[in-house]
Amino acid sequence: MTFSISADFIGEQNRKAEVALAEDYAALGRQLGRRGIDIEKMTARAMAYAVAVPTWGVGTGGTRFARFPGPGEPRNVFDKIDDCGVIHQLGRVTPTVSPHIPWDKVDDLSALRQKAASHDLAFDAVNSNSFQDARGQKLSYKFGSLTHADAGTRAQAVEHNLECIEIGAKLGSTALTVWIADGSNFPGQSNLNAAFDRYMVSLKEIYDALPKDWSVFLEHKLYEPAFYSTVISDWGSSFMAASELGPKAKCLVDLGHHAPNTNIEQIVARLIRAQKLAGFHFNDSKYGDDDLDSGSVDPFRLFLVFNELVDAELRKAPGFSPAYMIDQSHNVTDPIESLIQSANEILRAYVQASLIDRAALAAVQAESDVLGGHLLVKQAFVIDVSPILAEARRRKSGAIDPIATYRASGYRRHKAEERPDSGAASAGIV
Ligand code: PSV
Ligand code: MN
Repeated sequence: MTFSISADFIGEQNRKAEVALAEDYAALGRQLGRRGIDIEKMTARAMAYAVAVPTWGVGTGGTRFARFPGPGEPRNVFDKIDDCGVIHQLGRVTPTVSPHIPWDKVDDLSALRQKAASHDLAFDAVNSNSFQDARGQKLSYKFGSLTHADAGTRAQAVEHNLECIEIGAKLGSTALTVWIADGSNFPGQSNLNAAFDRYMVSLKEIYDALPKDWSVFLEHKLYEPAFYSTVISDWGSSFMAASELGPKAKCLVDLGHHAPNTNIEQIVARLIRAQKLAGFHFNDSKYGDDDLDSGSVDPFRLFLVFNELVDAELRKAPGFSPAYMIDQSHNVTDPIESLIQSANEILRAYVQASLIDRAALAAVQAESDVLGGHLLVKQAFVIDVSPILAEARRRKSGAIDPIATYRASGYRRHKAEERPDSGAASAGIV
């Protein structure tokens, strides 16, 4: 028997926090009521929101210098699903898991699907991986994959993506996320347009193999591991590719994959307008693709992204149905705690953005009331919606204070005993 957190334990912990939560919730309800906002509607929205967690996020991450593994790390995808189960059990906002192939490749996919279902989890977009060489792989991706100058290597990378679709279909996914590390480190190393052309040919093959109800999400990234040029460097390249491919291809926005100070919310707005917003890889950053915890460095930016998303949702923008996912590297924290906290910060941004009075905002914008518009947005950002988030969790049988409950449960200590350190050193971002 492996350790799991019981519903009774969560109930016990919640009892200690229930009275204070009821008081805070009532006070916030009165505060919002004075602004004409029904707190119950906001709580219902919070309860309906969901964001996927990545399987790779529950292992300790690292940098290219080192990785410092934590105790009780998941040893395989089944352990990873257990950890994702705890994140959802306590936080109640992450009912889906996004797998990465081949990291999560197993022979028995129905056992994997059942394992997920035992935690009330389903599978979200499948991520292909042609940015490193899998064990036993015939041709290397050192100089590229889907855009490699060699046709055989491109064919192998296409084949891998087709296998990901097959695996995903068995897991119940309906989307494939493609991120390639292809690019160049030296001017002159690669013909910038020829590489893009090869990408289009490869992607067309993948696109044509998508099942009827599937989509392909194209993830752009400005730099790293290629440092002079990347083939799908920005939303422009991604949009060009998605447009040429057709309606099943959309652009995925990883918040860390832009130049510093880029106005990401404006990119989001444009992609919504073009009906090409696939969804997100949420994380936070200070300098580059830092893969820090969502909302930890710049919660205002996250909120402004959600301002665009909620605007699109409420006005029922055509073709708007983004896939929300977290993509972070937890190098110095317990990944379970980081993912609980991050999902909560994403939910916070969603609820805060939902507080904005859209009709009033449109009215002041029409009058060119500059500060009036800013205040309507800013006031929503500064309201502490924590009681709504906690109450939403409580009503869904989650933990009022999920990180405190997780710590009190001793889950990590138990896993450290159940999952002895294999001694296998590994390095890298994930
Ligand atoms: C690349 O930096 C990325 O954001 C892609 O989504 C990968 O699949 C993921 O990180 C994991 O390495
Ligand atoms: Mn990503």
